[in-house]
Amino acid sequence: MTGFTRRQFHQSVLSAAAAAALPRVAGAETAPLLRARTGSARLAPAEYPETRIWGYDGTVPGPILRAQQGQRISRVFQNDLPQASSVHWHGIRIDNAMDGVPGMTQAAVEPGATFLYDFVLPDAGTYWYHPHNRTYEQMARGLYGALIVDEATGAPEVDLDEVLLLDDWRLSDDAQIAEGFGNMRDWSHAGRIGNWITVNGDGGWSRAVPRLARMRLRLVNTANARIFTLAARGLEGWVVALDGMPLEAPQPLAELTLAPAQRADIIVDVVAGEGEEAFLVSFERDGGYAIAAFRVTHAARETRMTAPDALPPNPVPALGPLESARRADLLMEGGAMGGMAGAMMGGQMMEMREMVAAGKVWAFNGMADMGDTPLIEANRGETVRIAMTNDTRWQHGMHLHGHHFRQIGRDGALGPLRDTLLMNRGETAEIAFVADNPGDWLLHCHMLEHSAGGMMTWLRVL
Ligand SMILES: [Cu+2]
Repeated sequence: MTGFTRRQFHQSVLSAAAAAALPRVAGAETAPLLRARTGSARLAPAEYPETRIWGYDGTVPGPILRAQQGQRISRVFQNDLPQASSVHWHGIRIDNAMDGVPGMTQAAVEPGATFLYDFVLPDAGTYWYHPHNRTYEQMARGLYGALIVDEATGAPEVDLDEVLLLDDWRLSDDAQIAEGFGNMRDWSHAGRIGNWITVNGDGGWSRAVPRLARMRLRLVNTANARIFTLAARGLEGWVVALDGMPLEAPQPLAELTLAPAQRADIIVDVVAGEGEEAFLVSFERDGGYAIAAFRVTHAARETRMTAPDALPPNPVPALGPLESARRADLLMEGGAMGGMAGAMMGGQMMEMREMVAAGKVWAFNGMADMGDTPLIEANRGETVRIAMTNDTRWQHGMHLHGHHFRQIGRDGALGPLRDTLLMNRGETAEIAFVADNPGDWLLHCHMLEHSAGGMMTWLRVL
C-alpha cells in the first residue's frame, strides 16, 4: 500500500492496543443507532414531488425517543450526511459532555463518523433533539425529533398523547428546500421565515378523535425562526407545562405563543360535535389558519372529565436568595435598523460593514460570537441572575443550555421554569437559576440565523 509507512503501522497497532485497554461504556455496543442521513418526505400536497430532506433515520420528524424519568437514553449517533454534525438534547439538564456543542463539549462528528450519546433523564416532560453544527441549515433541512420523558409516577389521565412538532419550511416552486442559507437579509432580520408550515412533517396533519376525549398535546416549535401564535377551536383545556417543566397549576388555554425551540404541553377535551372538526389554529399577519385538524367521531364519554391536576414537579432546585445572587448583564445589539456601529470580533474591533462581510451582524455585550471568557463563572449551586436587554428591532428567543431558569418579574414575582425566553424589541428581562450543573454552557438566541450571526455567549459552572 503506497504511503503506508512502518511508523504509521506501529502507531495503529499501538492505538488499537490502547483502545482495547480502555474501559468500555456500558451499553456502547448495544445502543441503537440514530442515523442522520438524506431522505425524502411528502411535505407538500400530492401534486408536488416529494421533498429531499435531511432527517434522523431519514425521516421528518426523526423517531420519537421515549423513556421514563430517571432512565438513561443511549444512542450511537452516526453521521451519514455530507457535513459534520452533532446532537443537542434540547432542554435536558444533561451531563455537559453529552450536550452536543461542537468545539465546546465535543468535536463535531465528521461525515461517516459516530458518537455515543448516553445520559440520564432527570426530568419528565417534552424535549427534543437537533444538531448544533450549521444548525441554521441542518434544522431547515429537517433534522429534528422529539424526546419524550414520561413521568415516573403521577402521569395525567388522558385518552390520547400526541407529539406535534411544528415546522416552517422555505420551499421552492418544485417543493424542494430553498438554498440561500447564508443570506444576510435573513440573518439581519427575523431569520429564515418559510412559506410552508407542517405538523409532524405533514402540511395537512389530521386525525380522528372521539368527542369528549381528553388529549395531551405536546407542542414543539422546531422552526428556524418563526414564532407561532396558536389557539384551539373545538378543544378546551389547560396549559400544564412549558419547555418540559410542569406549571404549578394548570392555566386555562387561550392564545399560546411559541418561540423557536419552546414547547407547551396542553391537556384538552374535544368539545366540538360529532361529525365536526376541531383545530389548532396558527395566527399570521394575514389571518389565521388550521395547522392541525381533529375529525370528531362518536363520544368517548357522556360528560367532560374533571379538570386535571398539576403534573408532578421535576427536581429542579429552588432559587437561593436573589439579593446575594451572582449577577451579569447581557446587552443584545445589532441587526437591521439596529444602529450598531461595530463590535469586537476575534479580539478585534470591527465596523458594522466589516462584520457583515464576515457574516456577523449581532453582538452580545459588544462582541460578536463567543469570547474566550464566559459571561459569568459561577460556583456549583450558586444562584445566578442575568439581566438581558434587547436593544434591537427584532424579537429573540434566548436559550440557556443545561439549566432551566425563571424570569424575575418587575414586581419580583417569579415566572415558570423555562429553557427558552422570547424577548420583544426593546424589552429587558431578568432571569435567575441555580447553577447546579457543572460545565460550559451556551446562552444564545434560538433564531438560528441570529445565533450564527453572532448572538452567542457562554457560562461556566465550576
Ligand atoms: Cu434572535
